Amino acid sequence: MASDAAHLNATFGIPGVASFAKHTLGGVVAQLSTRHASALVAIHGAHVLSFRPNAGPDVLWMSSEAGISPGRGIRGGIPVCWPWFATHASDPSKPDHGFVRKSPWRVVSTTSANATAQIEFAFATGPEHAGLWEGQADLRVLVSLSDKLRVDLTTLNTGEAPFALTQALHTYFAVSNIAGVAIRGLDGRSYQDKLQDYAIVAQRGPITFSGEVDRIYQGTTDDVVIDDPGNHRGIRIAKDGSTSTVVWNPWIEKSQRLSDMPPGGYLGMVCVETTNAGGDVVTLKPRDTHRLTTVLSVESL
Ligand code: TA6
Repeated sequence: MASDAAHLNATFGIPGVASFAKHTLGGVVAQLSTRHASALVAIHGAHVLSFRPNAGPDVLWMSSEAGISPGRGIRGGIPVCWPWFATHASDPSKPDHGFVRKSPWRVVSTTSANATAQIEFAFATGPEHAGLWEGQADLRVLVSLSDKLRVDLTTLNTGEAPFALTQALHTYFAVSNIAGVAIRGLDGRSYQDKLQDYAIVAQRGPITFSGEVDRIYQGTTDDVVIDDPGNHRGIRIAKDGSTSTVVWNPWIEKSQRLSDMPPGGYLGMVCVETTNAGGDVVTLKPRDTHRLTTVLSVESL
């Protein structure tokens, strides 16, 4: 079968750089390695599970209750949310964050050059998605590992009509303790506060956490840095193709309503999401493409 580890290793394996194996969570996972870091990417959802620089703990958080299986999202890492962000605007019965994060993708290439390992995945919408989405598109996810981790999500409109798109690289970051974390880079920006029925609020200073936070920051192309003194590191999130950034921690009560979220899991994670969300909507004409990019790196504190 095209997605089994043996076939993938024979076709796309690169000794010491890219290999494939069945993962304990279920499903086949690619391992990328460079002299600076390693990463794991599930074929399911083209979903990055781990980004581990040689020094320090994994940059990404994964729930201890996460699993990889058809039709199921993976709680943690970098979910690919497409072709809509969060709840569908007109039909809440449709899956939150779209359907590609719960779908099988196809490996199309692996490369190794200039101390960078890359793997590219493809997804094409088809008749099986007609009940969920009326457009036609070809997607690519390109994961590039050096001392940084870069993810590019590219959409090509292959249909005859324009479509509107909201989307996210919905990254879960691992932190030592959410109560000790501060997020810099959004001072002075306004955000839609989901907890206040999307009221517009101005951000003053760094973001700190003492309860649930669920915000869509608008009009920002800036880098964001998660200061995590407990891990003696800052995590920088740079981006392209986006003017909105989502910051989310479910805290106690929301966590209890989430699937695959262990008790107390919220203490060790924060989402800083590279998005086209809120008023940041992408409209693609036929044959147009859009690329959403996030670049993660670690700095000493
Ligand atoms: O990006 C933040 C958010 O929209 C939250 O409101 C919460 O729903 C989160 O995404 C997780 O969504 P999920 O469908 O993965 O449980």
